[in-house]
Amino acid sequence: MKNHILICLASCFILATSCKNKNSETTTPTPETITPVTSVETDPPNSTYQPSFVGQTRISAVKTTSSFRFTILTSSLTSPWGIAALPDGKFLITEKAGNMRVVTTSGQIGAPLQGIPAVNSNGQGGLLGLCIDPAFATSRMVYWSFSESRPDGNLLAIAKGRISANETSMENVTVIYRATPAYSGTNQYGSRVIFDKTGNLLVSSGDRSDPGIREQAQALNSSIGKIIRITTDGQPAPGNPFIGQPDARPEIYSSGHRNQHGLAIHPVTGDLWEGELGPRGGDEINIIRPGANYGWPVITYGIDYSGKPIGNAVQQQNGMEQPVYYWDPVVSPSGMTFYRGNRIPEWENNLFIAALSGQHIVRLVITDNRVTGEERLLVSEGQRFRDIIQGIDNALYSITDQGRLYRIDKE
Ligand SMILES: [Ca+2]
Repeated sequence: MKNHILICLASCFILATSCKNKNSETTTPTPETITPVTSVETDPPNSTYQPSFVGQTRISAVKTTSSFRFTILTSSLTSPWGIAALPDGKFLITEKAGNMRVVTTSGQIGAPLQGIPAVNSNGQGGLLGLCIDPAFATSRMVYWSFSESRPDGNLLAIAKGRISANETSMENVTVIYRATPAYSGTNQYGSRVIFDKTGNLLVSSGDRSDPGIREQAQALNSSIGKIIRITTDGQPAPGNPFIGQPDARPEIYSSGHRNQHGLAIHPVTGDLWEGELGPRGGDEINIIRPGANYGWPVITYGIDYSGKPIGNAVQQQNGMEQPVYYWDPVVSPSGMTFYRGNRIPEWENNLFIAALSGQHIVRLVITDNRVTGEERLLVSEGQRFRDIIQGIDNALYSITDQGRLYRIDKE
């Protein structure tokens, strides 16, 4: 009922605004004031919260005009979580239960690589994100995130290894980083790992979900709910914002995060963009600045799954960053990538996001660090999209919880 009233109020306001403009002798109504903005989202929001700026949510829908097609390369993966493109065109794919496999462009799935350390795949844990070394062609090094059982609980860990020449095993595997403290729960570890342009690793470390631990997203002496920036040996990366600050961990790059499944570097600006699963109605896209606080669980556009507000039901606070974009209701943004291919020119520098509960691929058009259009792709497939990358052939590749690998390219 509350939502209906709100919609009515909004309509009355638009009507009043356009009437006022029509009656004015000096103002001609602009299309924006008389045409309701059509968003891809048509369901009512979960909260009554208002955005901080126009276009922060429910931006106008856009539609790809170029012909494109998608093909299913395989449907036989088992809960794939992360995908990386190898220089020879093949893919390296993690599966939640703990396997890493090489998959060919024709969809042939290799046996699990030997030598991957055990994961705790309970809850949302498992073998998670991965990336390859920028110098992979010579180094053959791979980096990945996973949930690890420790004597004092479970934690997010980052490992590295060298894939053998015959691609059957991971050699010299080392755990280079552990996001402490460990915790007994098994939810919301994050986690992706990508290279930045300085050759260091950016890691998303989730808030571990439960009240009592998630508050540590605000604590600079904890790795919970942070983006971490480390060298390939797991040490704090040079230039990190909290180096030398007492009671702050030098590996922290940004704070106040919930469950960040998406990390991608903007191809033009070089900025780090991040996607984060929120509570009910609080999924976010953020531009990450070193040392900044992204607010969780103090500020959020979502409400708790119980229906209660989070904290003091605050959406904006000084010293805390606003998301560039948010979704209410949620789409559950997981892996994401910027399209840098030229095969579909209108997609260039757009952000593509694998959506889990949304069961589609999000396309966001971005202008001057603001989202200016949204599209939902592959809606009819009914898949929980988990990760998306660009292959070396400039097509997009996406994996789904149901076990599919899609190739998306121009017609
Ligand atoms: Ca936030």
